[in-house]
Amino acid sequence: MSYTLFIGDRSYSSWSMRGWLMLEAFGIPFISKLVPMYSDAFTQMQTDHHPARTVPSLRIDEGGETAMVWESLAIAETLAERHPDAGLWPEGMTARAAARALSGEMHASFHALRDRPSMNLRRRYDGFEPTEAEAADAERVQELWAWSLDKFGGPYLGGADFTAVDAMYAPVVTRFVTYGFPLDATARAYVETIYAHQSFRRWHAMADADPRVLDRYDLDLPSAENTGTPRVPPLSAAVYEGGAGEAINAECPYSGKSIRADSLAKIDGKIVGFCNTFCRDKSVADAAAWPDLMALLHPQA
Ligand SMILES: N[C@@H](CCC(=O)N[C@@H](CS)C(=O)NCC(=O)O)C(=O)O
Repeated sequence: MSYTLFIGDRSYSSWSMRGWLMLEAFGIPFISKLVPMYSDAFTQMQTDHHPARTVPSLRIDEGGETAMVWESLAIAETLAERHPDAGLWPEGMTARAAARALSGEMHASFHALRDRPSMNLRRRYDGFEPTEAEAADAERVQELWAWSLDKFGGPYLGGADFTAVDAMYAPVVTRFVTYGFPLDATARAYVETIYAHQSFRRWHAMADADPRVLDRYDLDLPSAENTGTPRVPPLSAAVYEGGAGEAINAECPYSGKSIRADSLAKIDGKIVGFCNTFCRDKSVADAAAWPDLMALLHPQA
């Protein structure tokens, strides 16, 4: 049995982030296939997997059969049914019902918030003025968060653990940061909780490592300078120009393949090699998000 998740550009595809978190944050093995949005490859994917036409789409290959699941909520329910012990939904009837209701509302509503202030992990704006409809959506989201966090005790929406409802709202968390929406203390704490989550950090690090910029998602506003970020401060890390022999490792900590001289980084004072520049750059972006890299850097820990 195997899962293949088709995703769009990580900085911009909010639904892809949701689908990816629904697997990665629950320890379900899968491979992801990046299909750049607005590309011929995307059109080809839509043709190949008709009638699925959006990302995320999950292909399940099992016993000679292939199933395609598109629509993020369908992906959540399919995975919850197939992996009842993975914790896709919270424990307890009340929390499970609420998590499904909040997820459904996310899936069906907030059209203003989902339109102009689209997900853009590359930007942080100064001077964004929400429309009345955008502000009303943001208020409703915060009302839902406050209610859930209070009722189930936080720090996640369903209680103590990250569940699919948090995956559904994670892109909204980033929108609040990108556009500087006013947040009350409860919402701010929840934003920080999501930004500290290891799977979210890995997604963000991979978004940082992808150089493709989609201008269509940029607003003509200045970037916010001197504003604190909810991201966990990264370890000191930079691309390193040198010889592969200087690295502390011969094999990539992720793939086990031989390291390449063009894929070196100095991280936390040590020179580390990777099998390609993407592995290098996602590590430089947020080294502590990657357990295999941390085990290499600090074998005794
Ligand atoms: N309701 C869908 C929305 C998915 C969606 O709209 N994905 C966008 C990318 S974020 C997409 O694939 N757009 C391409 C298209 O609509 O042709 C879900 O829950 O997964």
